[in-house]
Amino acid sequence: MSEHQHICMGCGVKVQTENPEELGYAPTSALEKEMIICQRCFRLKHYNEVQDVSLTDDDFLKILNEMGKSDALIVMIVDIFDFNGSWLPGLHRFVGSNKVLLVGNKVDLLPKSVKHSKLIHWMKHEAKELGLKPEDVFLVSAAKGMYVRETAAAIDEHRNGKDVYVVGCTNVGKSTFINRIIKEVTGENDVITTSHFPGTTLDIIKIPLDDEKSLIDSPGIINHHQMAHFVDKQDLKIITPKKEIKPKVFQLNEGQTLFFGGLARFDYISGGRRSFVCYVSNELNIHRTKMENADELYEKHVGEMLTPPRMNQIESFPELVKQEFIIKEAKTDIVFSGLGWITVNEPGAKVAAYVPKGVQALIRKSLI
Ligand SMILES: Nc1nc2c(ncn2[C@@H]2O[C@H](COP(=O)(O)OP(=O)(O)OP(=O)(O)O)[C@@H](O)[C@H]2O)c(=O)[nH]1
Ligand SMILES: [Mg+2]
Repeated sequence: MSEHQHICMGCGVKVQTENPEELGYAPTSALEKEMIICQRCFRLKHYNEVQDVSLTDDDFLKILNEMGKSDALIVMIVDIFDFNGSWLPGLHRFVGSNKVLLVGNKVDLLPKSVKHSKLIHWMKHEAKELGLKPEDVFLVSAAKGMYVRETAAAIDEHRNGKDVYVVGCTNVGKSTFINRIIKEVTGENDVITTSHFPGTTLDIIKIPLDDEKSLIDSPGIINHHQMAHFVDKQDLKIITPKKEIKPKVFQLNEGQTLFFGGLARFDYISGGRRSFVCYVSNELNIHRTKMENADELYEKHVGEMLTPPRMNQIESFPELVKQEFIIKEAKTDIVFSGLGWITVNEPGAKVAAYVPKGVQALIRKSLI
């Protein structure tokens, strides 16, 4: 090993050249490159294969504490498709007197008809309910590069010559967002490693700004209740939308059930014939049945017709837990955290949402 500690540009890990089985390994030849990346990042970039590494909650605490102690601008990113599931509930405790900007990413997934000004208003309202008072709120698509330039300009203005910490839950697109900014400035593509696997970035990565300060990428905080942790790695592609979601409308009678693969279930208990609009990944199979047959159908077909989960996961897959809701207000979403939501337009319906034990189901004012 050389005297100088190299850091992987892709994920922030400390590079070592001794043990290929351990974290941060890179062959000695990699150290001669201008941009050093570790073997894990190399495999992720070229083969889309991930080597599992789990940071502990202590690792995150250390980073958040450091952020709290520094004089910096904090940019919190949420996944607009999984707003509640990707929220960092305790963030305000670490903010100190630093300013916060809130960025909703992946706006490309929402139907084009959605008014951005309304959505920003909605985000401000939700943020306040959740105890955070951001200086400003933005909507972007880091992947498509939509509104990144405008947001970067606002960040530059708000940072007032300070460092910028980009924080958020795992998989919200922090690294993709920073890559976009780097591309805008230097023209370089995909400098930091990104992937659809949660837990890609392993330590903070400092991107130098033009005034000796840094734009800092950070490892995403793991929300243990995120749906992604209950789904096989290969099935993450099914539940994570990649394109604009096509809302699916179901006319349901009382006593009908919808299954979302085998991951979630929706019962329409009472309220007369009405329509329900489902916003989930286009790839996820929705199966309609009668409520009275639903338990049996699930028993029999989970893992095959109702998939994900996969057959070989059934043993360890948590049971679906039921929660009932009475829809009291027009335009309400029933949210299956990490999977999507169902919009009910008129009040007066009684419904039940089922999600794997540990995952959150909730109702909220409609996002769309
Ligand atoms: N549709 C869509 N997908 C996005 C967008 N931004 C990021 N993604 C995808 O979201 C996944 C996660 O992106 P990353 O940038 O690795 O997320 P991260 O927040 O850095 O994740 P960690 O490093 O694990 O904390 C990848 O599959 C990205 O392609 C976006 O604007 N739209
Ligand atoms: Mg990252």
